[in-house]
Amino acid sequence: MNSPTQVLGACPHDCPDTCSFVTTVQEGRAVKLQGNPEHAHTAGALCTKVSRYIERNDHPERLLSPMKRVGPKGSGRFEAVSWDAALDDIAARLNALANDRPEAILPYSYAGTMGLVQGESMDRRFFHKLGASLLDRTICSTAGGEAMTYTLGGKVGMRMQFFAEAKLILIWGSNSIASNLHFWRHAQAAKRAGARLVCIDPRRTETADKCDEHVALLPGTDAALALALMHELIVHDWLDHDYIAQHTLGWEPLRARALQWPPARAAAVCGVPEAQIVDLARAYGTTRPAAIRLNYGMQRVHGGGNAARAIACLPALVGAWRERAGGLLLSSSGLFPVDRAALQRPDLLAGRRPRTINMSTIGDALLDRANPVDAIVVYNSNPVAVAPDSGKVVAGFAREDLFTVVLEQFQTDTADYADYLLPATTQLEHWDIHTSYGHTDVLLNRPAVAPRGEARSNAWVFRALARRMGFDDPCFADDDEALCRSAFAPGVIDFEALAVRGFATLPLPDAPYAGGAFPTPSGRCEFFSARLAAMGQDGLPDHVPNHEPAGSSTAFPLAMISPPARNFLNSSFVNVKSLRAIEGEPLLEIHESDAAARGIVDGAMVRVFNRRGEHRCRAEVSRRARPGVVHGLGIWWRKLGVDGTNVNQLTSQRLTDIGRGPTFYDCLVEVAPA
Ligand SMILES: Nc1nc2c(c(=O)[nH]1)N[C@H]1C(S)=C(S)[C@@H](COP(=O)(O)OP(=O)(O)OC[C@H]3O[C@@H](n4cnc5c(=O)[nH]c(N)nc54)[C@H](O)[C@@H]3O)O[C@H]1N2
Ligand SMILES: Nc1nc2c(c(=O)[nH]1)N[C@H]1C(S)=C(S)[C@@H](COP(=O)(O)OP(=O)(O)OC[C@H]3O[C@@H](n4cnc5c(=O)[nH]c(N)nc54)[C@H](O)[C@@H]3O)O[C@H]1N2
Ligand SMILES: [Mo]
Repeated sequence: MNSPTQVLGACPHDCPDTCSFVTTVQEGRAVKLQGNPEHAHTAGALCTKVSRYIERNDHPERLLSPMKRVGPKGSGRFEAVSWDAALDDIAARLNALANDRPEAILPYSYAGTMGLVQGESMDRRFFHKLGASLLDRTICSTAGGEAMTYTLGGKVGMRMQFFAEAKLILIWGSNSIASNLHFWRHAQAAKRAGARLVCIDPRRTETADKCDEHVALLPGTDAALALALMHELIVHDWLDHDYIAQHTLGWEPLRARALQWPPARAAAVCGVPEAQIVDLARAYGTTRPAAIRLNYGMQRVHGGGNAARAIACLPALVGAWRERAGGLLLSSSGLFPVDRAALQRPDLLAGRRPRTINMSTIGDALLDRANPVDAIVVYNSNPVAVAPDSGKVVAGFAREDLFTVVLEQFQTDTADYADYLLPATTQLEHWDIHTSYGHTDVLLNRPAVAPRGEARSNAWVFRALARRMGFDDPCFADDDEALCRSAFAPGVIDFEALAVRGFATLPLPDAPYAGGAFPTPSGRCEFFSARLAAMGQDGLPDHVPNHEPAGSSTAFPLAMISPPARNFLNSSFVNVKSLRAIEGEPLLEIHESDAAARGIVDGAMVRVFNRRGEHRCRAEVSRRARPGVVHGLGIWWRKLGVDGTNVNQLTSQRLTDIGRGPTFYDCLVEVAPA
């Protein structure tokens, strides 16, 4: 037996932690996968999900060969075909459409892997050259992300590790224990050193359980809370006047706006006690350093963009940015100088300006007969399960005249609708390079084992298609390792050092905005955004009520949010048996008063419904739910649900105020015993 080797890799999943991992390989098989102890952020520890990554890689249901549909659309019946046969036919079909109307072709991808190579390189080159429709990738973060851009100048903020030194941490719209475990370590260190932790979340999450305080506000009311905090900072003069004068824009109008939000008004909107708001404001106004961990959970509502902007104004008001343990972090991704032009080659559009389709309204887009999508190529995403208003998404994918190609590791709900289903490699089998949206290190992922069966990397597939389409630009010959090397311009990171250690830390200041210098047009924290005003939007942050505000409908009196289940990663891992066993089955958490009023007992099967659809699952009468709000934990595969649906049967395709994002948590329902 050969002695085992160790290969450095990176967790590919859509999570702010972006862990560095070490795979032990014996006789060509991965036998052990561990967090890299050398990488400070990973600190040798992986989450439960990813510690099962070998189980995912070696899963008996991995797709191992290209397949062609044999049954009716959506039946999930396929026969194996050769790569040559599959690629020849796909290229011929795409070519025929491209000759006439390339916009009829739509790529659909998200962050199934966050890797720059398998996620946004050869694929983009291919579709740019083709002139296909562009995809607006809004499904997760654009409301909050654009809000940060209008306020702070980008997806930038505090360095994650310095939360450990804060004395007050607001964990706002984040179930960190479930979704950002390596941040939680820092929060715990701060707590041990005497910090106060406050969780702001409608749901009493496992994170809320472990904080000193929980503000259980109604979904979509965060801007009202933030404005009331400002009101208190102003009337008690807990302000850093010098920081405001030197490093902010629009203070006078923001002041006037905030003074319209006394705590009593916000308390009524948020559904929390006035005293809790007053107390939180005092803590925020008088504790240094104060840090805010904002996460995307609070921006999946109509006013998500404005709410993120309102919250992003707070640190400048109290001068929290002056210290490295003060400020705010939503995402660190904007701190990485990725050379996207080199990776994605938008110049291959050669002056053409194809239409852009919003991925969050894919249901409507596929059903639009006026300017139709005739072919869709799905990779790194499972839209049939994760996109809102599934009834329409399913109807769209069920179109017999829609040519559908899906690149996948598993036969997901979306894969069932494929005409061609192509087997994809996993992170143990391909090259990639990663940034992070939590920490500020670049990670390299080397293949540890050979691909199983005939699985191929996404980049390989798009290279092979490009060849068949006759695309002969030299960039279509770059192999996966060369693509890794082109992700950063020369001099930004030392690739050879990265290759040896598996990670490289960006050189960044500890407290980037201690002296202002925000990457906004004015160089200041923009309370007032001239860019938003120029688009006809409110230049100041305000409370924008939900499309479907709690209490506004007698037919559908309950607000439903559908946050992630701890042991799944969106819809990934739902098919890993050991993890599914922990989650059990699709659940709806409901408060005992709402359950009693409907004759629902703990463990009963219920119908959850609204005008968009109905979803059956088991009710859990739970102290995690507050009155008036129910939680459908996501994101189950539809085919594993009781009636072949999941929570997205109920969510709507309406969009956020800023960033054209989805409003998964802005959704009224009624619940009844099934
Ligand atoms: N285990 C696990 N980890 C994950 C994911 C996963 O699915 N599972 N998803 C990954 C992804 S895709 C992302 S984008 C990131 C971030 O992932 P997020 O989806 O932001 O995940 P959470 O941290 O669970 O944050 C959601 C929290 O926001 C709360 N929330 C819902 N509505 C509101 C509201 O109106 N206001 C406030 N204040 N809170 C609200 C929910 O109750 C929930 O606790 O995490 C990633 N990490
Ligand atoms: N109701 C509700 N809906 C939500 C959310 C919610 O909180 N509530 N969260 C939303 C959020 S934040 C997000 S980010 C989206 C996420 O939605 P998606 O980006 O669709 O994420 P996943 O469901 O994890 O699906 C990713 C797929 O990519 C596949 N994959 C992984 N690696 C590779 C690879 O290398 N090659 C190929 N070809 N495939 C690969 C995986 O097998 C998996 O099936 O869902 C959104 N939907
Ligand atoms: Mo996400």
